[in-house]
Amino acid sequence: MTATKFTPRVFSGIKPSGGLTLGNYLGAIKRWVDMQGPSFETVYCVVDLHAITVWQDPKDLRDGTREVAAGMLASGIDPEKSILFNQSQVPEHAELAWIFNCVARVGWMNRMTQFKDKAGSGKDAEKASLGLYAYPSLMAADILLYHATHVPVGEDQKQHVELTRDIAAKFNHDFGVDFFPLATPVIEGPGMRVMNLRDGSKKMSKSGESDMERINMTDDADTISKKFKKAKTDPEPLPETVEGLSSRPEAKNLVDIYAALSNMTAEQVIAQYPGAGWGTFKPALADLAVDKLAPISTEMKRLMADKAEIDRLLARGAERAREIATPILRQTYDIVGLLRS
Ligand code: AQP
Repeated sequence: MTATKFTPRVFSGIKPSGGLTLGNYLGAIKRWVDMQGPSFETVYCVVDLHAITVWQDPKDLRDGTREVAAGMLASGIDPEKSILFNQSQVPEHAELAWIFNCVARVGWMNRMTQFKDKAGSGKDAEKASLGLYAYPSLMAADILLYHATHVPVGEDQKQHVELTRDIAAKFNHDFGVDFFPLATPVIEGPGMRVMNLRDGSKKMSKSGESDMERINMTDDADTISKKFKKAKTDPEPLPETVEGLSSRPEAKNLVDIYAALSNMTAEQVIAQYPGAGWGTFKPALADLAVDKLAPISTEMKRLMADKAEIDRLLARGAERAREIATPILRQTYDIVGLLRS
C-alpha cells in the first residue's frame, strides 16, 4: 500500500521534558515551519504524555508545555496555518496507543535503541517505567491518529517512524483493511543530528547532564558565545575539503551547525573557511547563532508573559485536532470490533 490515497498531512511533536535546544530547532521546528503551506496540512504537538515516561515535576511540566509551545510559535509555527496543541488535551492519542500496544510485538519494542539509551541495561532497565518502554507505540498513535503521511524528525527518531510503519502495516493486514497510511520519515539536511558540544559521539539533548553541552533556545548572546568557545574540538584547523571532516566528530558537528543555521551545505561552509583555525571559526559560528536565535528567544519571552493566550491557542488547537482524530479513532474501534452502543 502507498500513502497516495491519503491527504498529504504532516505530524510531528516535541516533548516538554526541559527547555528547547538547538537540536530540537534544527532537527525539527525549523523544518516544520518550512513545511507549512499549500502542499500539506500540518499538525504539530507538544507531546506531554511522552514527557511523563520519565519523572516530571508537575509545575515544571505545565511551564515546560507552555515554553515549548512558545518556542514553536516564536520560530514561525502559525496557529492559523497549522494545528498546534498539547497531546493530553486530545485523549484519543492514549486510546489509539492502547490498541497499538495490542498490535505491536514485544520483540519489536526490544529492538528500540532509544529505550536502551535512556533506560540503560540490566537492573537499571528494570527500573524504567513501562511507559518509556511503550513510548514508540504512543508515537505511532500520535502519527496515525491523523493519518499523517509525512513525519519530519531528527535522525534519532527514524527507528520509531519505521516502527510506526510496521504497526500500520500489521494492523491493515490483521484486519484486512487499507486504513492506516505508511508514513514517510522526512530526515534531510545538515541539522538532522546535532551533537553534544562536549562529546561529539552523543546527541545534544534537553536533559543532558551539563548545560555546557547544549545550546538552549533561551540562552543569551554571552552564554551562546561562551558555549561555542568552550565546545570540544580537536587541535587541527578546519580541513580544505569536507572529506577531511570524517573521523572528526566534534569538528563536523560545528560545521554542520553552521551549515544548518545558514541554509548552506557543509561543502559550502568549508569552501568559505578552508583551513580556518578555531579562533576564527568558533566566533563566526557564535555570531551566526546569536543572529538567528536572539529574535526567537526575545519573542518566546514575550509570549511566555501571557500564559492565558498560550493556553487559549493550545485549547483551540486541541479542538481542531479532535475534528480529525475523533472520526479516525471511531473507525478504528469499529474495525477492531469494539462495540459502540
Ligand atoms: N540533537 C538533535 N539533533 C537533531 N534533532 C533532534 N531532535 C532532538 N534532539 C535532536 C529532534 O527534536 C524533535 C523532538 O524531540 P523530543 O523532544 O520529542 O525528543 P528527544 O529526541 O528525546 O529530545 P531530547 O532533547 O533528547 O529530549 P530528552 O533529553 O528529554 O530525551 C524530534 O524530531 C527529534 O528527532
